[in-house]
Amino acid sequence: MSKIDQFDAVVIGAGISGMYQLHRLRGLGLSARVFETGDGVGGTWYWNRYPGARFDSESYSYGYSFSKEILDEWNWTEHFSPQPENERYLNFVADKLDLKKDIQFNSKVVAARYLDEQNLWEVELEGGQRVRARFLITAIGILSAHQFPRIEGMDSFKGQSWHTARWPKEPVDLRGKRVGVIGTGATGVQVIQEVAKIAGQLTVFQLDPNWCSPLNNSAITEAEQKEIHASYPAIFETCKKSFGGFMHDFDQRPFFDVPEAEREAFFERQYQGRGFGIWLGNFMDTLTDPRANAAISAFMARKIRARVKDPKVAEMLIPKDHGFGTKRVPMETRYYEVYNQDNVTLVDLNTTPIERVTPQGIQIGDKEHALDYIIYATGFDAVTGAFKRIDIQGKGGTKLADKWKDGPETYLGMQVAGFPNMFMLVGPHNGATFCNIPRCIEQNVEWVSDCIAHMQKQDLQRIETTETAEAAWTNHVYETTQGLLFSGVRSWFVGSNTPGKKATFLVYAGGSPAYRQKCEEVVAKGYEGFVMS
Ligand code: NA7
Repeated sequence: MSKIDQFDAVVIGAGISGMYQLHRLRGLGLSARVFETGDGVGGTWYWNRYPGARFDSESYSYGYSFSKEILDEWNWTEHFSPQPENERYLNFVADKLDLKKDIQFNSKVVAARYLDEQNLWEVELEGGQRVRARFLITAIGILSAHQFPRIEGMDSFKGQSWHTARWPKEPVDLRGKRVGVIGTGATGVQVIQEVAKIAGQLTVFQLDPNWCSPLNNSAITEAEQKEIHASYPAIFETCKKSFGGFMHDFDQRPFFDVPEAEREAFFERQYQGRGFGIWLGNFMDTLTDPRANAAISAFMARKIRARVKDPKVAEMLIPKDHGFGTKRVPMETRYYEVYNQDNVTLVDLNTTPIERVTPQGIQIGDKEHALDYIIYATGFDAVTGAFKRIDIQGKGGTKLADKWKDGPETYLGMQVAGFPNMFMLVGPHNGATFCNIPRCIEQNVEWVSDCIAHMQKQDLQRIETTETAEAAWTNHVYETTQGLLFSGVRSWFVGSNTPGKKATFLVYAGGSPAYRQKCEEVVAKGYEGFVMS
């Protein structure tokens, strides 16, 4: 048998969480190896290089906060930074911390099996390479398992087609071309508003519209740059206290206690403001009280009607199946105005479904939409999808996929009973799943690192959560969804966007301060809910 390398820890994924985890493991003096499918760091910001990809979080609230040196040396150029800059930033961090020497790129993990007797994880890569480690840490993201729609004839298309999450690195020239985009979620909206500027003809194939809101992006001026650098501690403190780890937080006043004129002015201010304010800085009960939700939805519908010239098209763009904010709100820059352009056509798939993809384009009823390119902006098998793609087996060969067939069961979204020494960063039901993600990633990584440090100090080799703790946490997660309007809406939050997947709540909706507090309490009570030996 060829020699199997052994490490203290294996991390799967070199995105924002995997990179920081590697840094912290090294700080503990542990040997660690990161395996990454791509040939560069960045995760989401490595893969999603489609035209128009950018942050919807304020750039300065999104970068790592743990290193003053990194904060001091990096200048964001826009309030909401685009993908190329984000990828450059993550490379800058990786180089600064000299991370790449412990990352094996072009290395896809296909299996991870817990070896009961040795108390080790054996990790297998595509191609057969195997390594072993005491700790297995998954840093595989919640929106990384991209999914294509199931449409007959997709392989027969003679032009080029891509999923947005696998956009090629080589430049793609869409100028003057006939382009079709399928999907109008956060990704579709970003890509449509960009491609509409250059395509000869853009056809948007829309299933259900989303409520989109202005990003209000701009370049960061020199004065703003100084102000941002001086305000970092305050920015991160604001994020830490807010429900979702953002610079925006809900207004707790009951909607109907506020005079109507003031409510309207409030909506308008949020609409004109930057980023997620209209969603996550709105009256909290717009997400729980159907009447308050109807008011903000009506406001948003008025905006769409005012911006789209053709009233029929405007109606097609107004969601009828869900209220504002009950699904992820796509952020836009002149998105609705795109539909006033002569080179853009909107096709409603609810009235006229796609029949098939043909060698020349997309067939709908008796009309064939001739296309040079098809862009699939059709989303992800969210949160659990990335786990499904790896054959993860715990104690006694129990498969994680079997354990989770009716929905994920975890403790704190960080561990699973029966899978000792496996930690999940931003796992299902983790507080980081409904969060300005790097803010909560830092919390996750620091919690896991402190836990491992504790084990080192106590000379402990094994940690496993109990089934009782796991069941209690899973129940608590479902309890937090009670009364939330988005629990009944079809979206990736509940997995109902993936055909064949049982719809259960996949994210944690109790808010990041409550999650952080719970994690701290667990430690204060001697790692309550875990058994260490
Ligand atoms: P989303 O939000 O899941 O959006 C996917 C879009 O693709 C959405 O408009 C879907 O319509 C559409 N879709 C999915 N399947 C089909 C088929 N078969 N035919 C036509 N249209 C289809 O993914 P995104 O990538 O936009 O965003 C994911 C997250 O990434 C986002 O929330 C951000 O946090 C970052 P539907 O909604 O099902 O009617």
